Amino acid sequence: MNQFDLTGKVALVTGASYGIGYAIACGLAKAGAIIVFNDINQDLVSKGIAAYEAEGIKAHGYVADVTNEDQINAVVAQIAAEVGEIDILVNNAGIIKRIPMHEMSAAEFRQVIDIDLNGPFICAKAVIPSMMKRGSGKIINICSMMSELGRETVSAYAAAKGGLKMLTKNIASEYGEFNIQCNGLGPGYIATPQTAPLRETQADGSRHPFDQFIIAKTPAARWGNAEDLVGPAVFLASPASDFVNGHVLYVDGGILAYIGKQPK
Ligand code: NAP
Ligand code: GCO
Repeated sequence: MNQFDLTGKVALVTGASYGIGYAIACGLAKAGAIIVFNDINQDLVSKGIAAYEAEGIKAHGYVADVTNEDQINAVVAQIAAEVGEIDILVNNAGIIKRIPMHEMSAAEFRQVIDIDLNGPFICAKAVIPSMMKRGSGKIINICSMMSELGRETVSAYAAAKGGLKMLTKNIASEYGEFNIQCNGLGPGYIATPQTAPLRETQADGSRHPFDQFIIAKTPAARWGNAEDLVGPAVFLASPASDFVNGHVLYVDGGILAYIGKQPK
């Protein structure tokens, strides 16, 4: 038996019109899964469907805001009717706001927590009852280096991603007996639109200071790309990980293990 075969499994990847979610969804599809995704507006969903089609993937796209429980519950019911019950949930949708904490408004802090932590709670809560009935399910929460480390200007994001790590452990604890595995996937620094501001070439043509910093902090001496996350995601979505639960799998090129290269 191919432990990495996802044939016939319905996978919902949130916020997957592009970026990490899109790459993970493509990888799950190539392992046999039926791909369902949501994004925040029809324009993004339509662009996403076209992008999947270009990859030869017939994805099902729905407009839903992960912070809106009514929308998510309605879409999960619609997916069950139109596609099938969700076997795999990847809580990918997320934002970041890079603002010094003493300058960040409570509303800005709350918005990041709402999307990056309340959203995964709402989506997991929507799919767990049917997973319990079927006696199986996979939930993968997209965590972060900031699930373990802090840095300037990302207080809300780190609080959300740290909370998401603990939500992952709690779902694993509460629903493991129903053969539901909930694990985290912790990307390192990945070249996507979300991190584009950290990689902008400077006016003098030099690399962004943060870009240089990440290269020095990563044993692999490179930024990750979204495709680096596909194999680990397929593993966590497949029978190969049926006895892995409450774990955060960091895919970071070694950042968390490394003190960083001594400046020349
Ligand atoms: P991205 O390029 O900004 O994509 C995020 C996706 O989520 C977008 O499609 C976005 O749609 C969608 N989204 C945002 N708010 C939403 C909401 N309320 N409801 C539904 N969809 C929503 O980000 P990414 O780099 O691919 O990151 C994806 C995930 O990986 C995030 O959870 C992020 O925190 C995490 N992560 C990223 C990195 C990295 O280095 N890039 C590293 C570790 C973890 P809009 O375009 O409308 O906003
Ligand atoms: C930042 C980055 C990071 C990455 C990622 C690292 O500003 O520090 O955006 O937060 O997005 O979460 O794992």
